[in-house]
Amino acid sequence: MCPKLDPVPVPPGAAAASGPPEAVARRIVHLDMDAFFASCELSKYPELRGRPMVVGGRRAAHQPRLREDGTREFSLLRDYVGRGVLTTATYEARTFGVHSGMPTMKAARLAPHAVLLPVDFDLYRSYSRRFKDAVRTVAPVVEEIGIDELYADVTALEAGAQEIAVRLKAAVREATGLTCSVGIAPNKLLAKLCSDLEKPDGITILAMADLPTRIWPLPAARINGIGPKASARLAELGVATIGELAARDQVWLVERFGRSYGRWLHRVSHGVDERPVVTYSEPVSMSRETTFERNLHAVRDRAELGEVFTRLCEQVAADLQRKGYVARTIGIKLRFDDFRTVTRDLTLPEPIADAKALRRAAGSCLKRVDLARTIRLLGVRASALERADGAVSEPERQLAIDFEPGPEPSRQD
Ligand code: DCP
Ligand code: MG
Repeated sequence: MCPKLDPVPVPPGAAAASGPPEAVARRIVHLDMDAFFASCELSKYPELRGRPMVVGGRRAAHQPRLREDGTREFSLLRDYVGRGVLTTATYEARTFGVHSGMPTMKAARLAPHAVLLPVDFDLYRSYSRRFKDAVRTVAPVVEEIGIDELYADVTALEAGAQEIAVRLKAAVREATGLTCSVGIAPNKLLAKLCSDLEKPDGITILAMADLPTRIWPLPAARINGIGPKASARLAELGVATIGELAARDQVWLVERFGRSYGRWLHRVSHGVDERPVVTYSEPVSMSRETTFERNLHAVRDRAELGEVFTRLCEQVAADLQRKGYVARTIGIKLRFDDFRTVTRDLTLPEPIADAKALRRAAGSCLKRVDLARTIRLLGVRASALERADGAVSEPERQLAIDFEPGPEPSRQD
């Protein structure tokens, strides 16, 4: 299926007799917070400013302790034992080569003296709300795309791009004390690519004419939608950068990646992206998962496993209820000691949001898995969500005319 594109917006009276109507040049912002989780933590522990610090510890083990003299004692990475991964690192810690998603034990070898803090999602969610509200005071047409990033359509604002970027950063800083990086470009694709170019605390303004100098030298994998498999295949074909992708013929790409993905690759490499900024979206699913400190066995560790399983179901139920949703499909995810991952799900006749019902549905999914091996990770997911109050959200209409970000999977993916 080929992604549907919205018709290009046409200004009133622009349908001139000669030639096709001209598209309105859009101005799209991508704003991404700098070292987000770590920066939120720094506002709690200002004495850590300037020091390498990572976030990824466990609350019980790595919570800073208050000494008698009022100073705090922090855990260091070198004392970490376990199987967690880092959520993020301050820019000072990144100079040692540590980064998001890195196993914490590996990071400990690279930066043993870095401070390790436990994750505090409630704190990050509250900062997330604050910075997004601050952005809306400057640029009201906002699409939230993650805890620390958003798009805004600022086409209608009168100020110049530089001034908009400065105002956005000032508003975010005033509301949160934190810095962010802003990219402004003619579409979402380019805005997202360019907000990363001057990180941290950066402003990057990009016009279509800057594509060859600023975008084409970047690795193709920087484009959202070119995943590890597609970029490995591209590398085999001698394509490493976005520019090398742009130099290939569309027919050549379609022959190798299929019609839909091949055309999409061609479009994005030329900086073409007509997705609108969508100011509202419904969540697709809600899930919680946990990696155990040691692998658990379904029979030998039955009590412990059961306890964690019930807690995950309670958390998903609480998420659903807090956000006002019910779910028709309940699923589980298991990762075994050999890293094999399996999922099972169950679609119910009536949607649910209650922890006990969720636990029952998830439990019946678990019965369909061979549990001979020990388990590393367990997750519970609620999908096929509906609004609990039965309301049909007005923006569904809007979603129907949007297309999913990125491509459909290619034959290779
Ligand atoms: N995150 C995570 N696990 C990952 C990547 C990110 O938990 N593998 C979390 C922690 C980050 C937040 O999401 O702080 C935002 O992700 P970003 O990729 O924007 O990374 P940062 O904001 O930390 O750094 P940057 O300054 O590069 O944006
Ligand atoms: Mg960020």
